[in-house]
Amino acid sequence: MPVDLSLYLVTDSTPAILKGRDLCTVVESALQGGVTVVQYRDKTNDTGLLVETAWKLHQVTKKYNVPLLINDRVDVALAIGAEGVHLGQDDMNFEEAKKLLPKDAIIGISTSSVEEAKKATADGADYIGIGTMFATPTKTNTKSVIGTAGTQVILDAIKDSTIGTVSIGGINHSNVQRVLYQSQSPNKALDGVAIVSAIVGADDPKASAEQFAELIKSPPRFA
Ligand code: TZP
Ligand code: MG
Repeated sequence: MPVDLSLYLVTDSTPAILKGRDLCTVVESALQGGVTVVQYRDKTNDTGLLVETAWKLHQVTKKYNVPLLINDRVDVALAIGAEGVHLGQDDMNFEEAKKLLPKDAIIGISTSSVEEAKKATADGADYIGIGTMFATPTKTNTKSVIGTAGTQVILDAIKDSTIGTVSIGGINHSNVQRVLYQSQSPNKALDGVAIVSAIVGADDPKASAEQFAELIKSPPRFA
C-alpha cells in the first residue's frame, strides 16, 4: 500500500483547538513540518461547508503530494476527488464505500477490538486506526481506552496481514516513542501515529510536526 501513515494528521475545527486560526494555514504548516497524510475530520452537518473546506484543504495537500482522507463522508470525498475516506464503526460500511469510491481510493477503518480489526482486515481495508490509545479531551465519547497493551493484542491478532496500522488518542511528543515501541507485537508494529491536538492545537504546527517526525525516526529514548 503506497500511503505513508507514519505521521498522520487529523484535523479539528473546534475553536478550543483552532484558536481562531485558519484550518488550511494550520494544515499547510503541519505539511511543511512533515505530516504524511491528512484526514479532514469535522463533525458539522453542513454539507456545503464540508465540501468547501475539503476542497480548499485538497488544494493544499496536493501541493505536498500528501493524500487527503475524509472522515465519515464518502459523498464529500467523491465530491472533491479526495484520495480516500476514514470510516468509523457507525459510518457507511466498507463494502458500500468500496463500491462507490474509485478503485484506488484509500479506505481506513476505526477499530478498538480484535474483532473489529480482524473484520477490517478481512474486508480489505487499506489501514486501521487503533484506539483509543490514551484518554483525550479531543474525543470524550470513545468506546474504550486500550493503551499500548491493548494495541499490542490487536496487532498480534492481525500479524499475518499487510494492512496498515495507526494508533490514535492522546499522543504527544512525550509519549510517541513509547506508543510506537511498547505497542509492537513480535511480528507487527504500528506504521504510524494519528495526532489531532498536539499538532493542530500547537502554537507552531510546523515545529510540532517536525519534532514528531524526528522522534518517530529516532531510536527510542524513554523512561
Ligand atoms: N479517535 C479516537 S481518539 C481521537 C479520535 C478522533 C482524538 C484524538 O485527538 P488527540 O488530540 O490527538 O488526543
Ligand atoms: Mg466516523
